[in-house]
Amino acid sequence: MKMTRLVEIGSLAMVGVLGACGSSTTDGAGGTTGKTGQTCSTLPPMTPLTAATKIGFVQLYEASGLWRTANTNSIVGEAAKRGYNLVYNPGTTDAAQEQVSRIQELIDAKVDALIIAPHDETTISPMVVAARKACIPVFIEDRGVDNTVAIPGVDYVTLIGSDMVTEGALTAQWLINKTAGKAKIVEFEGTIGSSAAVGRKKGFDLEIAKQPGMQILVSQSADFDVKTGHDVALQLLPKYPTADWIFSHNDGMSFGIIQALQEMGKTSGKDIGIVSIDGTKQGAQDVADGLIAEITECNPKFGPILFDTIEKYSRGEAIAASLMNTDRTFDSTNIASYLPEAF
Ligand code: GYE
Repeated sequence: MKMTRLVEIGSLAMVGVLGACGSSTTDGAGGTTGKTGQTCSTLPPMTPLTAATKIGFVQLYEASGLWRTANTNSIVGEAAKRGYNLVYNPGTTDAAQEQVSRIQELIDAKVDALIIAPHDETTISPMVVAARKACIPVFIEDRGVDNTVAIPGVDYVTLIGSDMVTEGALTAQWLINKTAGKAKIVEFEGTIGSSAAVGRKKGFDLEIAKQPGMQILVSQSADFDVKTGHDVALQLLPKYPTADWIFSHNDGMSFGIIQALQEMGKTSGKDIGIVSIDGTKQGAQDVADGLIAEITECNPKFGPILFDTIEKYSRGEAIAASLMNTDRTFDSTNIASYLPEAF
């Protein structure tokens, strides 16, 4: 396998143009005031959507994310299909603070609604509150926020995503079944503080802890990133020669790990097994080829449900606090049926 496995995705084109940033005024409480100059203390209503409605989309930035690209394409594509004015600036660095600035820009531009995929819970939650104060309804997708800071139904409309804890638990259950409850595991975590990493770890670790014959030897973040996965694997795996399984929180890190194993003269699927989460095309192909033993799906195609939900909200319909996907698991026995729909 060549180094070209490492997936590099360049910046996506900017869709729509940021409206001229009108100078924002602040209320007595220090919040930015909304369209009509008022401050909102709870969820602002929305007028029915038209082609002129400006919907800001603040995707988190990832250099090597197949999942991220599929998620962005689903949202950008659905907005175009429905003729909405999506204001989208993809960003240039994966620093949480940079996402904060992009959210602030759209608050200042007084968009009519915001879609946010939060980098992590701590940094982004206060920005959700800031948007609500500025009377902009927020729809969160993919990763969640800290609900002690930003409350669904008050500070934001809803979270559309996957149940990350369940994904971790499903992955653990597959592994327990496969190994009859005997394994020594190295865990590669996603971005520190992201609900995806926190939830997947929680769900997985809890199930494994119930198995006396299973042990997580070490758990370390590789930031959901291909290259970081590769580098962490090279540094970590030689220290744990008894490990026989790897749990990688996403496909990207799994690709880096597969590459690193090769460089160490080992073969995934033979010397050590990998279980992963996402369900990318490349990941699904790796399952078919025996390089990844199992993948738990995390479907990124939230565009249709997202815009259905925004439309419903703008008509005044009640929206549930969260709308969660049901994800499946795939291994050599059923991967063929999934391959055509992998992203
Ligand atoms: O699994 C990973 C991406 O938040 C669910 O983010 C998402 C995760 C996804 O980097 O590939």
